Amino acid sequence: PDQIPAAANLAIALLGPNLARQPDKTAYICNGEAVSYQQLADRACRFATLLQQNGIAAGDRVLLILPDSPVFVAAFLGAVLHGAVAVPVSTALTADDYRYILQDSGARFLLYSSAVPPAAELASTALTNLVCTETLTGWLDHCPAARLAAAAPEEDELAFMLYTSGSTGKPKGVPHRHRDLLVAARQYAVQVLGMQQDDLIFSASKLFFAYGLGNSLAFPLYTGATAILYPGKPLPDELLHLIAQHRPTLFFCVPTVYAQIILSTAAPELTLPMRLCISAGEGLPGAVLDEWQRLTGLAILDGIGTTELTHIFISNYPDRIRSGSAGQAVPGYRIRLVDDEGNLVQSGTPGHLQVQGDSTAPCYWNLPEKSAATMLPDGFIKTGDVFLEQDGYYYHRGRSDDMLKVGGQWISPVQVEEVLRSHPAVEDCAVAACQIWGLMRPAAHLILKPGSTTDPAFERELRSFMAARLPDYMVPVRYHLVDDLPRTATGKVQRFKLRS
Ligand code: 3SK
Repeated sequence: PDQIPAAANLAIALLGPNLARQPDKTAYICNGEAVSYQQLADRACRFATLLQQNGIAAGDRVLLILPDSPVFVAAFLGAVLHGAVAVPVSTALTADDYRYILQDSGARFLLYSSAVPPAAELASTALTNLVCTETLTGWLDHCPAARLAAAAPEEDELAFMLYTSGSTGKPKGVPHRHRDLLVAARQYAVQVLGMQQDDLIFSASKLFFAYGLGNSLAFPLYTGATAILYPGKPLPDELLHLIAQHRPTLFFCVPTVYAQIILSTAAPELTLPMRLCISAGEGLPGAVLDEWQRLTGLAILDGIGTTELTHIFISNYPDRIRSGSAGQAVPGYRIRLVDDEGNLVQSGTPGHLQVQGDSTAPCYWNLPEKSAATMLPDGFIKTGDVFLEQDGYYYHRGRSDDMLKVGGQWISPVQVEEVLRSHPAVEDCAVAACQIWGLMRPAAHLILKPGSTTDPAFERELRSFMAARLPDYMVPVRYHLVDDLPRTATGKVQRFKLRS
């Protein structure tokens, strides 16, 4: 398909053409199970009925805390079909994070997996209908198999919302309309990647990220392809095993995972079946691209996207890759680089990246001031990245705020610093990026309380203290003891001076 149906419900736009043309084709492969388009649509319809039976109305938020699986896809599409707003969230959060998101989104229905124990702690939440996936099959069997039908949404009606880390440490809801994923599918998956019906897609990045949601849900369904879903952690051996078993034609992951695969293999060469390998989520170091090419003979297409724009808006193209560059504008997106006063900068001069396109989130959820500061009246969005353009290729030059991106996930230094400060030996601290083989990682700069011991056992103990309180990707990899932290005249820590 090359048209975005005007005012189409997202679930109908993704499922309808496949039901008409190829209902028996496999849509998803997961843990030995093959789910056809017909089965997927049937499950989505039953989930929509379940929501209706539970009194969920159009516009209500439906929270999904699920590993990648056909159930995730059916629940997401079922919620959207019903006219509700699907809110898939990471399976790696704490019970407090889930409570915050539940309250902030105002979700009235929660579907979670018992494979995510902190989600089960929400069981006492009074306002929410709570269903565990283990009981879902039984529930769905009692729901009549409804027809795939939905009212056409209004132009600005929301279909889904994703949470992304904010600079204060609290995640921000980024709501999207029905058309946003369809626009991303047409402009990026079809026009840049040339994705089509015969493709077999495998994304190591999970469905609850904007990147994974496009890769594994919107793009394969939009193009009538098949996708492999893997519920577990994307460890190198498992990924290589799945690739050898299923032979995907397109493989998506983040640079950290490419680097892990390279480091995990002792073989001088790897023969892989993909026609394209794709990277986003964090900058792809030239060394990782070169080593992957040497090992596999395959290039990696690097690109940059954001949750606010739904997916990738700058990308390399298969026949014109430039190492070290995030690539060129994706069709349909307008890119500009501006100085601190908002004036366009000249080619070759770094500037703040602003992007405009038809897949842009209309606002942040419940954050009018942040929305007004980021979503500009002329439709451009401030991304917070600094880029330089040369010959139409864009090169990342850093962030204009203190946020760090590690393995495709945002880290707010404030959140890591709060945990560091709760350690009894830490007087003050600042967290900033350091680079390991060109990949961004958090480093802690610490002022210790007088009399604290600083032998090697101290760093080991501090590391395990952090690891017990934060997800792996947020735990600092380096601990520097300092006498002082660089500050502005008003006392604000200048984290950019600590970056290395
Ligand atoms: O995290 C990213 O950089 C990203 C990449 C592709 C699509 C969406 C996102 C958020």
